[in-house]
Order: sequence, then structure tokens, then C-alpha cells
Amino acid sequence: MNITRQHQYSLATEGYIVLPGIVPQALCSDVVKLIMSFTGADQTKPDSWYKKDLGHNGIVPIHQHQAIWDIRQHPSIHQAFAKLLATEKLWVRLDRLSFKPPQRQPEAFDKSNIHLDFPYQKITSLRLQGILYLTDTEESQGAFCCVPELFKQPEVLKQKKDLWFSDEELEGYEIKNVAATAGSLIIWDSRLPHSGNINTSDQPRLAQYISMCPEDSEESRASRIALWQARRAPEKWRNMPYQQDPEDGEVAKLTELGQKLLGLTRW
Ligand SMILES: O=C(O)CCC(=O)C(=O)O
Repeated sequence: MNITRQHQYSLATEGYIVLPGIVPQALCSDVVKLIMSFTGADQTKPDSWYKKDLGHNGIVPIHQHQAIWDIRQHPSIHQAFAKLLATEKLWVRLDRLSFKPPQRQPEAFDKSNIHLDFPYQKITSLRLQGILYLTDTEESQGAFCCVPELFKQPEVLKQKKDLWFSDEELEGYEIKNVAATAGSLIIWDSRLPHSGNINTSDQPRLAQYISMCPEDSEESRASRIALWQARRAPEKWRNMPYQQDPEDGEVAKLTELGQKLLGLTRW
């Protein structure tokens, strides 16, 4: 994956970039099948999309399946994060999936839930998050959305006492819905106010959250390996609705790159 100066500039100024078609269709399709099987949904039968109540972002709590790992260990994703974070010595976060069908009562959910995941003042070095669209995603299809004009105002963001943005705080700012094709990765700076928007289209949104960070402590390495080996969710998410413990399936097979991204072997 060729990360250009333009990508780096856009990330620094707008707070996010889109890397179109970075993951092959076949790998995306395997995760789509996994989501369908877990939720009991059939892509062609809208009535089947609502069997499980997965909340605002449609969180599908699977973390250790082979299909998810096959995307995590796809080299182009590591290449992108390595260039942006200026080190190849990265670990992949053990993140999950999203299945967000059209909102049945959009009028009851008029907030876009714009937020930060971490207090602005505590983000002292570049921290990246990411979402991979598994199918083509329109702006109205519950797309990732964000507020680049607020990202450009650190003095406003520094004043914030909590993580959520009220209608008043968002007044006058454009909320940008990011459409992209299947296999496209959106990477954003954690200081960018963002959310997943309401799905007002007639198709579900399917996505895999994926991001990388510089390798960390021995303690955290050991706990990551244990989670992979026992097929478990990270502890902070273990009480999510529908979480299996351990998760179904075999221990995922890791490539040489996958082993480094887990921490099983060292960079
Ligand atoms: O699902 C999305 O599009 C956004 C995810 C989000 O808000 C988050 O990861 O904090």
C-alpha cells in the first residue's frame, strides 16, 4: 500500500483518510459470511436483519475468528499503519465487527452520537483508529461520520470535559458521512470527533474495526497471546450482548506477519 504525502497531509489536516480497495474482495466476503451466520441474517431478506439487537453501531462481538485474522494479517494494512505511525513494529488491536441494518424508526434516533473515544487532553502522540467496509457503503448507509472542522480547532476540543458532543456544540459544523467501496479502510486520528451515523438506506452496513499501535509491554503481549489462544474477547468487552466465551471455532492460524502483529514473535 502506497501511503503518499497527500494521505499524510489529509490525516494531519482533516483527521482521516480513506484507502480504497486495500483488502481483496474474497477476504471481505469471508467476514460477511461470518456476520450473516452469527446474526442469523440473510442479505436478501430484510426481515431477517433484526433478529439480534446489536445497538447503535451494530456491534457483532467476534474477535478471534480466522476470517477476522486473515484481514488483520493482510500485508497492505500493516504497510499503511507502519507508514503513518513511522514504525513497522506494530500490534493489531483485537477489535470486532459491525452489522448495522437500516434504522426502523429513524425519527426516534436523530442524534449522530458524535464522540471521542479518549479524552482529548490525554492523547499526547499520534493514535489511530480504523474501520474497513466489507461491502460498498453509501453515505446514508450508516457510514462512518466525522467533523473535520472541529478537528481543526484544538483550542475548542481541549476545553471539553466529556467525550460526547451535544447538538449545541455541533451547531454550524458539517458532519461528513464517508462513503467508500468494499475493501476500503478509513483511518482516523483519535482526536477527530466521529461516530457511525444512522442507517437511513435500504441496505445494512457491514464493517470490521481494525487498527494498529506500536508494540507495548511484556504484560500486554502475554495477555494478547492468551486471548488469541483461548479464543476470548478482550476483557473490557466480555460482557457485551451475545458475546461467546470462548468464541466458536478453531484457534486462528497466523502467518509470519500475523504472529508479529499479535506479539507471538517479536519484531
Ligand atoms: O462504526 C462506526 O462507523 C464508527 C465507530 C465508532 O464510533 C468508534 O469506533 O468509536
